[in-house]
Amino acid sequence: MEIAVPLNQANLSDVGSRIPVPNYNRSADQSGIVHIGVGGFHRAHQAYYLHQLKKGSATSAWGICGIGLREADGKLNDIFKKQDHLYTLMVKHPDGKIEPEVIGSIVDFKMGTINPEQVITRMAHADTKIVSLTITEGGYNFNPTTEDFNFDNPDIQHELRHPNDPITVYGFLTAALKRRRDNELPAFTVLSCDNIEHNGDMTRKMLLAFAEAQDVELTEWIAREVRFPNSMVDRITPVTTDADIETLAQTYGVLDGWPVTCEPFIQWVVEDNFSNGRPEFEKVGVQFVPDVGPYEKMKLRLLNAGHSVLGLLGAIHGHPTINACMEDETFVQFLRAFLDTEATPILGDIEGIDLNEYKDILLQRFANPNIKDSVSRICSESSAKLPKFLIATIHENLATGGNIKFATLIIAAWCYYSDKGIDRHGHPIEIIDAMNIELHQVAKQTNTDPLAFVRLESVFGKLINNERFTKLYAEMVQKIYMDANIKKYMKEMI
Ligand code: CS2
Repeated sequence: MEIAVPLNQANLSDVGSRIPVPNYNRSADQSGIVHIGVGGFHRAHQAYYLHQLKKGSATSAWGICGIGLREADGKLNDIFKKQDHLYTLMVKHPDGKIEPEVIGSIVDFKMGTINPEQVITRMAHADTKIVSLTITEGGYNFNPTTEDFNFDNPDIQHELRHPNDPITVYGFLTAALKRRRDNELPAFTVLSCDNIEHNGDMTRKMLLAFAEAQDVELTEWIAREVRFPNSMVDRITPVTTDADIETLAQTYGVLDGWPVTCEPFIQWVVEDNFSNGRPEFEKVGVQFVPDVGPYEKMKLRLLNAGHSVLGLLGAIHGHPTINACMEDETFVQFLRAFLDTEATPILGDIEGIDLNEYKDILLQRFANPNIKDSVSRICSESSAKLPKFLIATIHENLATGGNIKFATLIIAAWCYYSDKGIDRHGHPIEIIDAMNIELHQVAKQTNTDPLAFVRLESVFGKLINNERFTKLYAEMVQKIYMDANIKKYMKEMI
């Protein structure tokens, strides 16, 4: 293999002799979309869809200006500067085939932590039509149980006092929308692409709560002018490893500081409700529907919950990846039983979807041996994810008399995981969670108070008042604390 070539705009034709590269104009002026939270997922999903669209229609003037609102985004900022915002997407097929392709739809990147004014200016610019978000479930700043805006967050308090020095997405959106209103520019659309049921409605509710604490008239304008389409997004995107960077350099001859890997499957279902125009995403397979609700619920309660089921049980058992869990027949059967008997009954009929087929495909996606999605990624930020993915299902099944035993075992496993931070062999587990300390503190009281963990109302709501749940949970958590051989209990249940 020839010497690997660094990825950047000047080297594109050289890189293009090795792997596919963008064939379209990449001017930084083309940023009708400002995107907050440029993680791997955004780069494998929305940026990929836009790339497909631009490839097919040279006239598409849409482009993405990425925004980083966390210090940690500095790494991407540095790499993007060197690479002219180009990156490689490596699609990994189950048969081992890898399809690398350079994506060019991100044309600019700005750090809100370094220069907030620059970010507000970009968002308030007449050319900006959409501000989209992948800020993770935790980034929406609501109490998971009450779904009220969390005004106690010190960053929120700071930006309410200093509207020109925003920190969170709410401070930036409000400052930019205020400027647009003052300049008589049309409002942009706020498009949430996170795994939250009714993600658009939720973003609207939170933004209005925040704005109201600052400026009532502006809030009325936002409520009237800004559209917040709900959307369901889907593509499994594991954390990039050093091995991925090496494969790209050694096998394909491309030096990329931060390629992104993903599965072949991709889906985006969006409500066609935009304030100021949108790309013709339907040309590249995006589904526009009047009501995303049933699709979102299906995806969160099957795929995301399914991930958490495998992730938490896998972490305790000692399986490092989701596909390793899927090589273990007990895990497969347990997962399917949870999906069929607890998650599916509350979904009802979904137009155009055969749920059995959806689950069959889901299991194949999880089993893709080439993806190697780490259980640590799946378990990260469980305190923000589980209320939406799994605990909501328990609440609904309790209300309708449905099954809860599989989901309850997951909650008991999560307690053990949060308390001990080790797998059943005593190997340490890395726990990444904004509520890590709080979860650990309540979980470690389990020996004296078996229900201590589920008393945490901000995560579990009023589950503690339901005897059917607490009885089952207490039995399960006590068993796991006596012997952490989680597979034994899984087998007993299937
Ligand atoms: C995962 C998601 O950690 C998680 O919550 O379930 O990141 C999942 O891989 C994506 O939602 C797939 O679309």
